[in-house]
Amino acid sequence: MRKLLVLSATLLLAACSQPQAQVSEIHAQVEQEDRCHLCGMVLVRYPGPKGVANLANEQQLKFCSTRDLFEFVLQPDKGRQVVQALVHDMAVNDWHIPADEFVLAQEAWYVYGSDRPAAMGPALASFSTEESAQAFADAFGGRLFRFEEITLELLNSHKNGHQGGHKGH
Ligand code: CU1
Ligand code: ZN
Repeated sequence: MRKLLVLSATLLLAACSQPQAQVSEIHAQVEQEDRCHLCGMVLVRYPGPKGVANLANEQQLKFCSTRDLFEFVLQPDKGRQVVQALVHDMAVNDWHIPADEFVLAQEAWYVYGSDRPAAMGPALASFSTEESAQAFADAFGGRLFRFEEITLELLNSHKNGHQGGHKGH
């Protein structure tokens, strides 16, 4: 039993380890002057969770929204340079002025389709736990997603405020 546990922990580590740099700390800060790497907007002027990407070359990119972080990470040539992606944990941050509490993007729970405001389109709200994500969805609407389930198609299908699906005329 003990052996099995050790083995699975090793496998997990192997799966997560990055060949280039090692970024172990989950730490990032949003500064007053930070602009989105993708669209140039000043982060602190907009509500909702932000994203941070630490690159293999030790550059740190910030994004006005989790949406723009995903737009970056999901491009294969860009995503390959990312050694750590962080998103705000909205269970402990103020929605309108999210501060310094982040969670690993791959481990976060997401709610998409709520009525909360964010930059660049409908909010992709991020949380450290399933419970806090579910509580948010119960209060503001939307569905829960894991990191692997978020695609550019999903984000773009909702961009104009439509809640997906074909209405048909
Ligand atoms: Cu923007
Ligand atoms: Zn942006």
